Amino acid sequence: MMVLRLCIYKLRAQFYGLTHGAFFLIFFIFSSLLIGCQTSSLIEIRIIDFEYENIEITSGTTVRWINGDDKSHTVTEGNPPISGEWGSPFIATGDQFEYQFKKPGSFDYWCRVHPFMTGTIRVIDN
Ligand SMILES: [Cu+2]
Repeated sequence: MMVLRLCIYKLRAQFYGLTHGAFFLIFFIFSSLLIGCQTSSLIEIRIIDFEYENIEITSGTTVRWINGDDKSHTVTEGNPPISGEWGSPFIATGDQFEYQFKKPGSFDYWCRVHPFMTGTIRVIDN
């Protein structure tokens, strides 16, 4: 009776071990897929020497502007002096701003501190 009970416990332990193993395998597959998706949809732009870049991305991509300059800047949708729907506050040296482009189109942006700084993000369908 004692031996039988031990065997049942062992079987149970093996069963749970198996289900946990399967669960973790599925979890790792999905999480790695998710991480893969996220890294492919983030583009970084470094602001250096008063320059803004013109780039083309697919919809759903998040663009991150990192201020590598010694002056504060903004990333503001539109064309000077008109601001559009989205924009950053002042981005100090070393700080960053992120925006996800969900819809296709051409989006001009500029800096409210230095209106001659302009750029365009072209978003094509994913
Ligand atoms: Cu600026």
